[in-house]
Amino acid sequence: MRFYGLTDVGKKRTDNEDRFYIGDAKGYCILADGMGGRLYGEVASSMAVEAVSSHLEADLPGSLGRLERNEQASLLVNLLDEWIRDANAAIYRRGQEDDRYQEMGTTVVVLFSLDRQIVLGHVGDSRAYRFRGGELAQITEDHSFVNSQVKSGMLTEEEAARSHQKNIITRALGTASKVKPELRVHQFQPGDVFLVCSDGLTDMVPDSEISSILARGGTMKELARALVDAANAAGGRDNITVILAEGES
Ligand SMILES: [Mn+2]
Repeated sequence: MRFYGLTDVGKKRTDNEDRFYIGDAKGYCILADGMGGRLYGEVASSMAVEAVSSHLEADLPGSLGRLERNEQASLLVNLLDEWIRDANAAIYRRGQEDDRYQEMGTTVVVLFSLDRQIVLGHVGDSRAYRFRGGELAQITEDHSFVNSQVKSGMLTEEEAARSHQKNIITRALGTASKVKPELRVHQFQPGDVFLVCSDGLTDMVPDSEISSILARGGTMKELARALVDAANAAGGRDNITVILAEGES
């Protein structure tokens, strides 16, 4: 699988607290959207990306390629779960040790591709989508207050999209001593395009527009640029990060 990532500070902020990393050789990407005010958000997001990527680079078992596909997937689910929990513990500890960092936290999305499977781990309201046959599907569930209200029937999707409480997240890395990451396995089909992004894209650009941009086609670089441009054209209220992934894994 090939990846292309692009991040942009947006139109309103002076700092970019989003971080991403692409591990081309191993076939994965990580995105983190930090929070906690001036500069501290980027400490949390950098720590999340570094903690998870250093495990992926150093600790993937060499025997992975010899396992059956379902065994590969379940091993990866367990490892990513553990590594995201490790990252949480490290960020939380830093916050406890240093008062300046007390309020910091971050989202995280990890997408690992292996043998026509995608293993996805996430915490928070950064998202992953699959674009298949012209249809865009969100494949992560936001850990956000408004999404919990949608699920319990208290808000419609439209009300949620307009809510002023949209940015309250219910799960983050670094804000509590323990976290429960969400892990999913998806089958990859030829032609699939995956999008991993921060809320700086999805708060500004509705899914229907993301879908029509992807439907235009082009290189991943062109598509990433077009998505970032659309978020900025809509106001660019937050940092915007997009990672596209396509091709056989
Ligand atoms: Mn954000």
